[in-house]
Amino acid sequence: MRALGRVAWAWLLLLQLAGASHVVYENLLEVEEAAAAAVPPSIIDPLLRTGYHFQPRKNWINDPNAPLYYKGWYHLFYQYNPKGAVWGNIVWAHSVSRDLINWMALKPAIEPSIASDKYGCWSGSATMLPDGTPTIMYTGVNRPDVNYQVQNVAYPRNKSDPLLREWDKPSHNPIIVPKAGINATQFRDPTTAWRAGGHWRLLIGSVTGPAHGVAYVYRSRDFKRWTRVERPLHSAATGMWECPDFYPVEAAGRREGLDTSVSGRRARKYVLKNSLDLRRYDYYTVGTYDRRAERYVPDDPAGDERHLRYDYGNFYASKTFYDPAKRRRILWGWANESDTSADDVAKGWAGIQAIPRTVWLDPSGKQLLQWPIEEVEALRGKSVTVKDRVIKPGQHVEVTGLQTAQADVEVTFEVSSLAGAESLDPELAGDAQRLCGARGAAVEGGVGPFGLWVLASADRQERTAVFFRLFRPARGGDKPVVLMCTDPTKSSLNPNLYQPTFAGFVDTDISDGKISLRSLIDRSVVESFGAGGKTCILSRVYPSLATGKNARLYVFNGGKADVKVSRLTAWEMKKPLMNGA
Ligand SMILES: *[C@@H]1O[C@H](CO)[C@@H](O)[C@H](O)[C@H]1NC(C)=O
Ligand SMILES: *[C@@H]1O[C@H](CO)[C@@H](O)[C@H](O)[C@H]1NC(C)=O
Ligand SMILES: *[C@H]1O[C@@H](CO)[C@H](O)[C@@H](O)[C@@H]1NC(C)=O
Repeated sequence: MRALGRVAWAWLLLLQLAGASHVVYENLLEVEEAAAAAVPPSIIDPLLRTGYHFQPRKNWINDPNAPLYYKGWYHLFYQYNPKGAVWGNIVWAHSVSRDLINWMALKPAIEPSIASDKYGCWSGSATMLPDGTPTIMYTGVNRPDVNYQVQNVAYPRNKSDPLLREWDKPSHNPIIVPKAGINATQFRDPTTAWRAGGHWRLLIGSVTGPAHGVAYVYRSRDFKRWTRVERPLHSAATGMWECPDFYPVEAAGRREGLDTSVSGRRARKYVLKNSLDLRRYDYYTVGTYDRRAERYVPDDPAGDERHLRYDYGNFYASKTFYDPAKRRRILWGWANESDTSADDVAKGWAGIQAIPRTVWLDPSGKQLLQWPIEEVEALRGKSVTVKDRVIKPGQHVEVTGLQTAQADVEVTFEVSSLAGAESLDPELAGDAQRLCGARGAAVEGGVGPFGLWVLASADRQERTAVFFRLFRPARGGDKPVVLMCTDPTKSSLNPNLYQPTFAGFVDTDISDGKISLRSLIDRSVVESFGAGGKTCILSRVYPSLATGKNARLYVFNGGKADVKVSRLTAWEMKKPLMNGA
């Protein structure tokens, strides 16, 4: 196995260096499954290791850092513990890819080596200088006793090297230190810098008072001396803001991405995202940026409390970057495990990155849309399509003819009438997650629950439900309320798992009765996109029966009204090259 891996690896490298881009490492899956058949099902079953989601060969990973595109290569850095499967000893691991799907691991790019990062090299971002040089700005921990945080910069040693293997830390580090009034233990994660009117600006996440999350603006003319703008770009009473991200978006409905430094008419709207340390989820607002005042104002005055999230499941510390090769903005986010730390140590790895998503502004202008980058479709293999199939109340239908432990499923459902929809409990109307907790996949409804059971065992004892449930318009409204949920409470016979139902509302009027769902299934992760990417939910699950060839896929209808599957296509997904694993 290992020898085969190395040879194939060398081949890929040659092909990539020769410029071939869509090389897919086929059918390792089969070999692996044969080898794994003897292993009893358990949390450390290799059949639960994800196949096409980004991960290193082993050990702990968390935040994606400084994604960038340089001379034909995509780079991803990420927080990594080279010594084990729990958080600690953090360095910046580094991988490169031609297509964001097949990855090659390089040696870590940034490790503790100077006074201002001796005790930690934490998250940060990349900025492209006007001459095309990529720079990295990151948080360093410079005291052993407390996590005292400063910001450092690093430059590539050899700009001719498209793989950017070596990084230098200039002697003027640290470039930003917490001064009067800033809590030095809560001061981190510099954003990509943007330039306008002769100044660079970047944001650093922090907290003031007991619980006011803030994004401080720092400005510089030369990228060396940075001074803080007195008032933060924005703040809200939502606790410490980690990993801020701030970027312009094109007019509503246009998919094209914008460079972070773009200005003028095209950058009418901005997105500010923060990772809320207290809640451990990523929240964003859409708004306007006044660069004279260095202030950002969300369009929705209650936006900071309205809890719009990139993803309503396991998805944190995300970061976007502008891809000049395909003129799009791409979102990376970290998905942690839902097993125990002891399981992680036993299996030797913890954490994956979600499939990179293209993000753009929804035609309503009120939220973003997200969709898996098109490159992921190169992994699609054998497929099965179901058309115009009515699913009666209480019925489920298996999708057969392919393996679905590692699959991509796209389905459009059609409901003929909303007449039988449940009425919404006003107590739960504002809280999708609680609503789904109370009305999970097994609770009969009016219109819905309908959707998919993925990673299901033959007897359906194990199954993860990804579904919609429709409610009558809330008081004063005219649109039905659409709830999207992932319910993993029956996903595994293993009792020691974190299995919350995850849910978000879908802002769609489904006037034609149709709603779509896409799920990327990958052994221990189910990543779902409702209504063309309006609402996304990533969930980690660890079936004990529904692994490998025993994983099944069903469409189900737990409501009282018929639901039609207008069209469903499921594809088997191949395994790309994944960092030599
Ligand atoms: C810089 O990178 C280029 C391209 O990989 C390589 O040919 C060259 O030898 C490198 N220079 C140094 C000084 O390492
Ligand atoms: C800084 O933040 C930490 C963590 O929230 C808190 O324990 C500490 O009291 C704060 N220090 C100051 C000076 O506010
Ligand atoms: C992921 O793991 C679960 C279960 O341990 C925790 O509850 C989450 O807080 C954690 N998420 C993050 C972002 O750390």
